[in-house]
Amino acid sequence: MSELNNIALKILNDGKGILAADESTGTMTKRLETVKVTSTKENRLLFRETLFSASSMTDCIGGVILYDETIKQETSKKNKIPELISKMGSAAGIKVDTGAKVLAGSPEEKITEGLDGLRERLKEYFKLGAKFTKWRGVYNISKDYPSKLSIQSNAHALARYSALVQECNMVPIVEPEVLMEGEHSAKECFLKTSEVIKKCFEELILHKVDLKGIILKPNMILAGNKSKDKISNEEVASLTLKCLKNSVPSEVPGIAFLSGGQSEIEATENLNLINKNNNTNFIMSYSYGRALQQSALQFWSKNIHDIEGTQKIFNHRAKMNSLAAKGKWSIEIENQ
Ligand code: 5MM
Repeated sequence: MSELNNIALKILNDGKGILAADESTGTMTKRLETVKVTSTKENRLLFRETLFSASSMTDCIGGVILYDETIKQETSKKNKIPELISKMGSAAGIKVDTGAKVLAGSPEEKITEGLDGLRERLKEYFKLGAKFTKWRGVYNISKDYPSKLSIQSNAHALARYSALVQECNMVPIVEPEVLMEGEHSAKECFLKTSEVIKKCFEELILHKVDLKGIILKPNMILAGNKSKDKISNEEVASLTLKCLKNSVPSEVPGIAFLSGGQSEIEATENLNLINKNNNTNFIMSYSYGRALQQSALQFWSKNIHDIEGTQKIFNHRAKMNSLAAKGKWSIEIENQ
């Protein structure tokens, strides 16, 4: 088994998943402002350190995606953040894209940037203790979108990024996110997501990326948030499984979903149903940002020094998602 495959499996095995704590300063500031906490470097660190030292890090969180600011910060006990994460039994990862910018030629769409100088930045992150990385391409759905141009250019960037990351002995998380915003039906989401993922793998193969050493981070198949089309959680699970079965090569060891604006419970319930009905060989787990942090952040904002209270809420969410990653979650356990 290759070293990269080992890392990917270690992150996702036994009901473990990923905590996406890689909000850029702009996004984190928005999140903190929503709960009326000032977005200082110290406050961002305090919240994140509280999560990273919670007990569920050992059993439920196989990896944490960090932002550049965080991977270079020190904890209150003067440990480097990647050291704390590894001491808790988890792996540190790093977001290496520099954000989604307007796509020239199709200004209503986005292209993710960050390839220039990436090889050098990767070496630095590896030295800081990163075992894996993340790059997110974003696509919006409407009558004309995502365009061929956006599907092709984001796939190309994801593949060039992945090849560079593997060259540096880290596991690339490949995140093509088809957004939930819009009036589209679940069927449209299914068709567009399938097209996007297939193109990503075409490019990954062209760039000679070892598919056994990546983790795919896709969206689930959902109807748009302004759609008249309402589908059940069972249908979300079956469409998501059908899409991934048809578009992901069997070598890929694991899939870790993003939550994409679903509520915490919805994201857990859908993951649980996906695993209950999993007719693929892929590990199906989570790489949630909002769906792992929302309640903990709300609680923490009332008293930013209540570490134990905040960790209790985070541990519960992590435990629920870990059960869902094994298809063993239920609403009764959720409410116990
Ligand atoms: C944590 O948020 C990440 C994006 O941050 P920026 O927009 O500031 O770069 C994002 O990529 C995240 O990792 C995924 O979208 C998953 O997060 P959700 O909240 O959708 O589960």
